Amino acid sequence: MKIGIMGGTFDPIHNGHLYIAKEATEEYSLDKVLFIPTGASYMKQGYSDSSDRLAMTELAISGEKRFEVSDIEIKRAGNTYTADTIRELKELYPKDKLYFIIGTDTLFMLEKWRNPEYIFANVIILVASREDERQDSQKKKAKEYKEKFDAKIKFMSAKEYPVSSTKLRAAFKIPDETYQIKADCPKAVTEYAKEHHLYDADPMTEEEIIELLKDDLKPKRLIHSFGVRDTAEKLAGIHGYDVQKARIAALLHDCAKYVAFDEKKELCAKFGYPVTEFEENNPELLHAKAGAALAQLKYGIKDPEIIDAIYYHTTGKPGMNPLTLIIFISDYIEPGRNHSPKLDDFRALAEQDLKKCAACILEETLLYLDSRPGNKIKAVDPTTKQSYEAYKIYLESENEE
Ligand code: DGI
Ligand code: FE
Ligand code: FE
Repeated sequence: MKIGIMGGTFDPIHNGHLYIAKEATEEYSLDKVLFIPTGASYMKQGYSDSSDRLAMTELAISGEKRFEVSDIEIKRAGNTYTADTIRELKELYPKDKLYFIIGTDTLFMLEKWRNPEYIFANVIILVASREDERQDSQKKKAKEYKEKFDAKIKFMSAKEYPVSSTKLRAAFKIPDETYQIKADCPKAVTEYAKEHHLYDADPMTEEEIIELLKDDLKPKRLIHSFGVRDTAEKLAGIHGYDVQKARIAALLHDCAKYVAFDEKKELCAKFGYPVTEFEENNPELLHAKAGAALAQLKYGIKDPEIIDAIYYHTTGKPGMNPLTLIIFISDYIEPGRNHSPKLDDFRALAEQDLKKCAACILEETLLYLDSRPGNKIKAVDPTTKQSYEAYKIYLESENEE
């Protein structure tokens, strides 16, 4: 018999796991695939109980004749090592050929696991690689393992499916998640997780937010958002504002940047956010309000200050609260920006005086927008204008020039 091995925390198991197992079964004519949830002992805390992970795995594979669940890792005392699992499986299936089904990340980690030479000597590795720029380095890694360990590594034609358990856990925290992330989870598993409240107890962690953001933002925009996060964190620290809230608002401020205009309008409509004529004519501005909506719908944000900071991050508004000021400023001065020769002055000023810094930024924005060629009439959003009118009094206050 040819037996596939799928290991994982399966917290929760999702359609990506099932898809890869099915594809491996087809492509390599496997007779059986064993799903082996990892034991709890070596893992970081915060994972669901092994009994729940086992139950979900069983629910997910029911109906697939060639799939089986094995509790050998869960039952084993002490740390879970794949080499031990393979040793046990060889005793259980002495005459059979073992295929270890893994993804890209595991391929790179394998040699750091305990007893890699034993693993490579006793299983054929099937890699479902991610469709990304690491194709070459994966092939290189495989070649290296072949030379060093005489490893047998095959790349499956099926590619890894862009869903992760982290993403799903995040999705479960939003009661009426409308972004269909849960569609990536088998129905019976979704029901089990909901019924047992496995994931809905705590607010989304930063790690989970970032995992979801990777779908919403292009890599460059994600780096910008990290820059805003670091800047906002620093300013919050200096000015005595809640650092954690500043980090979250900053990470999410551009979350709707790449949402299509019609969808942005729909997002705003859900919360009764007005779409002004100016925004109709300058669609790029709407990512701020749409982002405030998306932060609530997809990221489960409830804090009104965070929502306000995202809503006004592009235009500012008169009388900004500290968080809104911090995000407005951080967006403009984060380390990745280099659009203005005055940025270093603004960076220093932000540590001294947030209101004055906002005034300077608004002043520069108005100058920039007014001088943009071919865009003289209606170049400036009325809210940006109002913000400037409200903040310009701070331009005169001491400590500059
Ligand atoms: O989303 P980011 O690029 O990080 O920064 P942002 O949210 O400040 O958006 C910047 C864009 O918005 C940039 O293209 C300039 C534009 N913008 C900002 N204020 C106004 C504006 N565009 C118009 N037309 N009017 C404004 O008042
Ligand atoms: Fe923005
Ligand atoms: Fe931004």
